[in-house]
Amino acid sequence: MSEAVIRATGLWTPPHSISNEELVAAYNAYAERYNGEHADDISRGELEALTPSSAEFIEKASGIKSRFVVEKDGVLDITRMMPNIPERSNDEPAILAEIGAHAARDALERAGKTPADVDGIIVAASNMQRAYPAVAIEVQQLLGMEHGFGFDMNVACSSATFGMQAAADMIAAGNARAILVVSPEITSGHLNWRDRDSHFIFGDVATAVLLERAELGTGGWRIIGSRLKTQFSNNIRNNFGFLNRTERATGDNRPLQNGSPKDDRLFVQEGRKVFKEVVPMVSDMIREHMDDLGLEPDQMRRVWLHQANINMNLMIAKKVFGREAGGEDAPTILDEYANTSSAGSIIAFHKHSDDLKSGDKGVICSFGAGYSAGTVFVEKL
Ligand code: CO8
Repeated sequence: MSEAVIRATGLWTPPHSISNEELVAAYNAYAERYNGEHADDISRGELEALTPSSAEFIEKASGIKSRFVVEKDGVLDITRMMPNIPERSNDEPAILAEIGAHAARDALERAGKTPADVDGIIVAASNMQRAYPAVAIEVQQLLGMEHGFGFDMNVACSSATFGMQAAADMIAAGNARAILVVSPEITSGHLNWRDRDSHFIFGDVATAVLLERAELGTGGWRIIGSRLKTQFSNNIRNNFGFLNRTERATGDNRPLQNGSPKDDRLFVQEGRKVFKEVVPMVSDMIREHMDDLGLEPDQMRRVWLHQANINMNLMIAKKVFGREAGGEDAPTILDEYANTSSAGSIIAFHKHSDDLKSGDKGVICSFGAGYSAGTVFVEKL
């Protein structure tokens, strides 16, 4: 069996950013228009009036100050409220594959490797742009690889850690020399910007993690242990899918997504329940995995947690370290990037790991819809 190491990570950040203030101004203008247009239904009690959003609430409840998006004007246009991403022909690169390839090239460059050194691409993300062909196969083509394989997988916010374990197992079994786990997240396409409870949560990004057989290079991070967990929950859902059109009665031509503030063919969640249930689930999972690896809290240098909510992360970090923990112990990128689904813990690792020294240990940890959670314990080489 060969050992797999994380050789390098890559990041692609979209060119546009939306501040809480800009987002709230657009939402509140939309809510005012909606309430005016539906004034009669609202006064009859048939519809609920929309309440204004608030930038102060968003920062206090989540730690988010802004988010990056692939396209900004469409999101802030109150007659549209979704990004404007024009359709491309089949001969042009799909946008998800394109941004994934940017992050993949960044990881390869940082590792001093080329696509010829890689045998597999796993695109691990929370929403694929299409059913098939797999986005990963297109990334493989964009990188100019004429060998190897690619496939897509979706475990929502935990996609990257699940992808890393799959890649490490395939490398250990001798089925690939190196694998890129690529997480392109265009969450702005499946976030309901008309839903006050969630319109502030997500942002777009792409990350990549290059895993390689240990003896094929130097530097990076040894994987001390990885573990995956799932437990069914209805508290985070997106019911969009290929059977949607078959659910309609004959003659019912309503659009598949209605874009109403609670459209469940876009992201919906019971945020408070998620918070309460996921914090203990993830804290216990990390502590149990530490025990099994013989790691004491004072041997842990850093945790790179899924980036959903700063208050969740402070609570999980406190349980892991057995003391108040934050800042350097559990770096956040939420303020700038918001929740980027599967990419969040990888961005935190990418931006906040260069200062660690050989022998330092930590854990990359994801959690989200499913529920799903993954822990990847690493030691700097
Ligand atoms: N502005 C002002 N006030 C607001 C707003 C707003 N925008 N939203 C809610 N409020 C109000 C509510 O009305 C409520 O008022 P009242 O007390 O009068 O009823 C009050 O604020 C408190 O509301 P909540 O209890 O809902 O607020 P919380 O403190 O719980 O904060 C959070 C809400 C931030 C959503 C929090 O619950 C949270 O972060 N929960 C965890 C979420 C999480 O981790 N989710 C994981 C999802 S990621 C995933 O796996 C999905 C992957 C797919 C990606 C999808 C991309 C689109």
